[in-house]
This record gives sequence, structure tokens and C-alpha cells, in this order.
Amino acid sequence: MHPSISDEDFEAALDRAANLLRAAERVAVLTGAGVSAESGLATFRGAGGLWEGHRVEDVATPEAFARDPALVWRFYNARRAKLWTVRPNDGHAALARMEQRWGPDNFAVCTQNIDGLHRAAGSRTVHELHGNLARVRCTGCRRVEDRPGVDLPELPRCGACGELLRPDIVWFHEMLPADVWRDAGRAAGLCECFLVVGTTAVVYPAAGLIDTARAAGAGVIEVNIEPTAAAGRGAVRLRGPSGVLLPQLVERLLAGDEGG
Ligand code: BV8
Ligand code: ZN
Repeated sequence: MHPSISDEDFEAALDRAANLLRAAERVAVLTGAGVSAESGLATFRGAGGLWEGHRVEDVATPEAFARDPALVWRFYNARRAKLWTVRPNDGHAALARMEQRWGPDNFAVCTQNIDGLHRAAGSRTVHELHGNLARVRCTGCRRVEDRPGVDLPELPRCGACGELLRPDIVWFHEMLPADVWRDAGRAAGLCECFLVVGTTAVVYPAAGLIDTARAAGAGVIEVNIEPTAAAGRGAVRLRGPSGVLLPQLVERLLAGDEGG
């Protein structure tokens, strides 16, 4: 059991984090499944990384899709159906509120999540590193369509060319979209403060953004219910649920703004 953090330690950490943010001209954020946990979406580790007994890494791959597209579509249709029932939580809203303070040119959310909840909460600069589950892409003509809120058939086909559709997301062993990756790398390399929220930071290259920010001299703040090695030495660690801590951080930040 980790020693519990005393209240004064927490208050001091919250102050340090708010001061780091206040001093930053540009801020970037890396979020993972943990930021959507309080919206009711399972994290990868939370489910033991399993879905119906399959390891996610074994289902979320192009090889799995080639071998058994119906199984992979069952996995993603189940996640799509759940997605239409959830809403952004206070953590997503707090990040959207932060963007308002810096403006969308100086505040970027780089998310590993494919749930679209940051944009739904009002964030405008969102780099979806691993794509978006509401979109499908044709394996033939590569046409991309936004298909939110609908149940897709077990093996959905393209209306234009008849080939099989796939989720428009990045599977393991696939490259990230080059333009998104470029923009995320730029945001991490230019920021003075980098927030790491709700991620085990074991998946690359996304987790590498933390190193990019640190190498550029950014101060790192980690928000997680448990400590991870991700943020590295010197990081300010806020331990607790992001849906609670991010609003507290915004409140501390804005209170200091008013105080001048
Ligand atoms: C790539 C979309 C270049 C799919 C995802 C062999 C061959 C090829 C590549 C590799 C290889 N071996 C390793 C690799 C690299 C691989 C990788 O990193 N593997 C890992 C498993 C070791 N990466 C890739 O394959 C990437 N591509 O490398 O391409 C290439 C190409 C060809 C050949 C060589 C190289 C592509 C990776 C993208 C995979 N797609 N998502 C889908 O979602 O179904 S990744 C998926 O898993 C998620 O998007 C997310 O990124 C990841 C899970 O991580 P987290 O988000 O961190 O979630 P997790 O559950 O782990 O943690 C939750 C955290 O939240 C915890 O810390 C918890 O404490 C915290 N938490 C919980 N509740 C709360 C909370 N915190 C705050 N508040 C709360 N309430
Ligand atoms: Zn097509």
C-alpha cells in the first residue's frame, strides 16, 4: 500500500502544479484511458487488459482483423455501443476550461483515447493519436466516414466499393497518422508545462511525448490514481481521480490569476 499523502503535501503539490501552469505560456497534455474512467469507460489495465478473455493487444491488431474480422468488429461494436451512452466528465471539462485560459493555439490535448470525449467537452485543439471510434475507414477505397451513434452490422461494408470497413483507429503495430503525430510532437516540444493524465504510459510512441516535453525543459505534472514511472523525476504528482483533481487544479490556477 502506498503511504497516503498528507493533506498538506497534497495542498503543496496542488500549489506547485498551479504555479507551474501559471508560469507557462504554452501547455500540452497527454491523456489516456484513466481520464475517461469516471465517464464509465473501462481502462485497458482496469479490465486486466482483457476483453472476453482476449488480450487487447491480440484483438487490436491488423493481423487479428485479417484473421477474424467478425471477432474484431464484435469487440469494437461493443465499445461503440457503450460510447454512445457516456458523457464527458469533470476532468474533460476542466481541460477544456484550461484551453480557454491559454487559447487553442497555446493549449493542446494529445489523447490516446478513441472516445472523442475531449472534443465533446469543448476542447478544440485535440490530437487524437490513436484515431476515433466513431469513424470507419474502407479497407478498399480508404474512404473515411463519421458513423457516430449507429450500430454497425457484424461485417460492415463500404457503400461505394463494397469492401470491408474497419474502425478508423490505430491498432498495435500500425503507424500513427503522420500529421497528428507531427502536431502532437510539436506541442510537446514547445510547451513549458506538460500534464500527464490517466495513463500508464506504456504504449509508444504516444508515451514518448513525455520525454519530448521533459527534454525541452517543460515541467511535468502527473494526475493519476496511482503513481507511474512515466512522469519521471521532478514531476509534480497529484494522486487521485482526474475528474476530481483537474477541477481543483483549475480552481487553484484561476484563484491565483485573480489574486494577480
Ligand atoms: C507503432 C487504439 C510503429 C486501439 C491503441 C512490436 C511490433 C510493432 C510495434 C511494437 C512491438 N512491440 C511494441 C511495439 C510498440 C507498440 C507498443 O507500445 N506496445 C506496448 C503494448 C508495449 N506500439 C504500437 O504498436 C504503436 N505503433 O509502434 O508503430 C511501428 C509500426 C510497425 C512496426 C514497428 C513499429 C501503436 C500503438 C497504438 C495502439 N492503439 N488504441 C484501441 O483502443 O482499441 S493503444 C491503447 O492502449 C490505448 O489507446 C492506450 O494508448 C493504451 C492503454 O494505455 P492507457 O491509456 O494508459 O490505459 P491503461 O488502462 O493502460 O492505464 C489507465 C491509467 O489510468 C492507469 O495508470 C490508471 O492508474 C489510471 N486511472 C484509472 N482511473 C483513473 C486514472 N487516472 C486518473 N483518474 C482516474 N479516475
Ligand atoms: Zn470503399
